[in-house]
Amino acid sequence: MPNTNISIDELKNLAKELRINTIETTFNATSGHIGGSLSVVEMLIALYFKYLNIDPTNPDKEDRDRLILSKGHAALSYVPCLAMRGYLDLEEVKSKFNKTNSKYGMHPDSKKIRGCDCSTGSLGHGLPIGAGMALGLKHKGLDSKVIVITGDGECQEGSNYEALMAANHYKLNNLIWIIDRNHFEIDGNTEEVMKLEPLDKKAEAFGFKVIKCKGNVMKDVDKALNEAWNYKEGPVCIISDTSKGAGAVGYQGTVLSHYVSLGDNPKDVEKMINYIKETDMDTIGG
Ligand SMILES: Cc1ncc(C[n+]2csc(CCOP(=O)(O)OP(=O)(O)O)c2C)c(N)n1
Repeated sequence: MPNTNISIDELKNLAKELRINTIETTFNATSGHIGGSLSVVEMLIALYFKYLNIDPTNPDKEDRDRLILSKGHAALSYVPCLAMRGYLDLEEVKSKFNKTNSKYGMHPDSKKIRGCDCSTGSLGHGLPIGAGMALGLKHKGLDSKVIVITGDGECQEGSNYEALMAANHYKLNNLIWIIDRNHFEIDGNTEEVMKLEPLDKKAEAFGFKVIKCKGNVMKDVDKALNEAWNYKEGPVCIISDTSKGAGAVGYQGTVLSHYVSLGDNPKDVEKMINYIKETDMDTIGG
């Protein structure tokens, strides 16, 4: 059951905090994938603070919901989000992320990170693993949901389409696939590199109920998740229209945000943090 005690404003404040934590973590790590980490912030916050049935004091509880960050390069916001939710020490995450011998590498390792349900980083694997998990949970008679977050560029990986077929075949109504539709992959706009549209019709053709939202507008994200949580007929796909690098002023909405070096740029960091503090993300277009 979602935590209905938390308001949209509280979620928006948590999203601001996570954006700032992500920028500071990148600065300490010297560089990283801030584009795809910042675009997915609202979705991570709404899931971890409102929707997921989880218990940070008991990360392995059997009937928990599972989240797979298939776009594992977004660990720069995912791992600080786990810390904010109580799984990890936030200061340790911020100072040790991607340092030699750290538990917190550039991509998340479920054997080392409390609360992480699946090691990811090699794109195209989260959805197949998630479909298998969702089927396994059903066989066990558990009511848990599996949430898989992929990038949009990641939708070009063929392995996803085998998982979509299986999700439809097994009527996996406990599987929610979220596409972080920030329009850019590593080397350009998705429609120029390898056309994805019409993504909604493709997901529908695979038997998914499609829900669209503005993924950096918390109220919209909340509405989409609420609808997905209550849908019982089959698997759901949320197409979350976002801005790549949302909050990283100077990079936001561009392919340049994909991987940014911030270590030598404390002034850029200060500018980004001030911008995040002052800006209502509801005004950022996807
Ligand atoms: C199998 C695989 N091939 C290539 C990469 C290198 N890579 C890391 S991020 C990325 C682009 C992903 O684009 P998208 O899914 O749109 O992610 P986002 O824009 O949200 O960062 C690529 C190609 C990888 N991690 N895994």
